[in-house]
Amino acid sequence: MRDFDPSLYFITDSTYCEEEEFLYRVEQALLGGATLLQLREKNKSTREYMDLADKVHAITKRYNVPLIIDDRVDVALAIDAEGVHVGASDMPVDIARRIMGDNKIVGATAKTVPWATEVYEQGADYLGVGAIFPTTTKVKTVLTSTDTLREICNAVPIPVNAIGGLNKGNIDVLHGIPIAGICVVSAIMKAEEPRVAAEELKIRAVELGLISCKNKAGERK
Ligand code: TZP
Ligand code: MG
Repeated sequence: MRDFDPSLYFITDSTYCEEEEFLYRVEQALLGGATLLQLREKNKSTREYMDLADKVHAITKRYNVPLIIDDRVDVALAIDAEGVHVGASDMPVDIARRIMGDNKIVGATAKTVPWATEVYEQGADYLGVGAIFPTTTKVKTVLTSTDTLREICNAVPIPVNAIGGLNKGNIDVLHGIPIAGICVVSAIMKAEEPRVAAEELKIRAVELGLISCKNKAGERK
């Protein structure tokens, strides 16, 4: 696995805007301090997913931020992305790991301690846990309590990120939980100024002690 910093993990949603605006927002999020970026597409053909991934990758490379492709190991490999994120209905983590190899990042979704342990053992490099709050982003999910989030953080020795409805006004609920970072879609994607939104989220997360300015994977707090 290559080194990565999960502290401010921005997950995209291209359904909000035209491509030019979308790519602009991606770049603004990186300028605002996003440390990891996931391209999350649910309705694109393979070719469309690859084309957009290539364009996003050209941007993320300029900022030295790893690009993670949601769901699709084939797309991740085809464009030489830095990693893939798989959920329970996607390719199993152990198979994704085998195909991606040890030099790529494989992330997984977990909502329970047994599942978190299972995907860790299968080779996941990080976990996304949630939804912590109800979300307006199109996703099939259920709420995960902050108690479960804490238990998962304590159960696995890999970075665990909180996700779901998070914004600068509510991340205080995560205070004291040993997460590695936060994942957001709307808080940045839908913001009037994505760069400012990313900056403010990061400042708030640092203030709350959720992340440090330098928070590399593997250096668990
Ligand atoms: N998985 C659980 S909640 C979620 C995903 C992909 C969406 C999070 O989006 P938002 O807009 O940050 O609530
Ligand atoms: Mg998925």
